Amino acid sequence: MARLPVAPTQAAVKLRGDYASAAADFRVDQNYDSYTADEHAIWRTLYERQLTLMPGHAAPEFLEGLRLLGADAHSIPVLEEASQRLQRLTGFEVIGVPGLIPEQDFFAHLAERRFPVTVWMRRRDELDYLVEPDLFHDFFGHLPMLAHTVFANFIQAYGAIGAHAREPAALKMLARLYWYTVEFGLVATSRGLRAYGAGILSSSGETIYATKADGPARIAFDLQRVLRTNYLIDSYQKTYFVLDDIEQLFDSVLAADFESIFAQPAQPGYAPDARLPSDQPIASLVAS
Ligand code: HBI
Ligand code: FE
Repeated sequence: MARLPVAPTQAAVKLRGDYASAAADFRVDQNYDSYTADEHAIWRTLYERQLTLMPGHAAPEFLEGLRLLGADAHSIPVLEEASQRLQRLTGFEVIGVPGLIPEQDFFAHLAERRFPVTVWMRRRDELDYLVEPDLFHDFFGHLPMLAHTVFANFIQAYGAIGAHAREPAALKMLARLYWYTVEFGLVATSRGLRAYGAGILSSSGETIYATKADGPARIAFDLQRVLRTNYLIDSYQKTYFVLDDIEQLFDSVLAADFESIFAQPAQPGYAPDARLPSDQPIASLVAS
């Protein structure tokens, strides 16, 4: 088996999933009947809490995707059902995985329009924070945006770029791009700032913090800036990047020449809280 990634945390933790029963491409069965009543109850608690926060904080594309997915608070969703719905909408397939998988396997799935979803649920003492992605983060956070064609196309394009990247410096830039968009991205709307990133929208605390708090900087999305910006893994972000619209994500990546970006000598990264003269603060559009 390929070397597994490490959990995104400063602490040394062992990945929780059952990797021994995974296929060569890391797929596992959801094994739906093995969820306990308490795990369904944890899903319900998280789902209800996030659902009430979504209006006023989540991007309209996310809200629409959530509706189209047909999941609900009642019980843990069946991955195969969501997969069939997404395939009809944008051609994305949902597959079960034991948790984080090696970058190259992750990129390969995205490039083939498959999104890996962790099959296990967090524990009750982890409702607010856990270091590894679980089913709630992957499903609630990521799948709604994959019902949006342009976003789905971006994820596939991202996977295809990653599938050709091998150099540590290139992989680092791609990880930053994923982090500041797919996980922690904001978008400007006529009604104010909204989140589309899964790391934000699967967390009740960061949903409010990212869109409303006074602390963090919110600056206009700039691909080159994002590719150079280091990020924080164990706390809320110091900087969020704001898209004009979801199309900008796909357009900027499509227009970029990643081969030459990756071929350039590695430039030093910016600190997570760096403020550059060229940054364009997005201040006039705080969420209402
Ligand atoms: N595996 N299951 C899973 N989910 C992720 O989000 C993920 C991963 N492996 C690698 C990875 N993310 C990161 O390298 C991203 O930066 C691509
Ligand atoms: Fe994620």
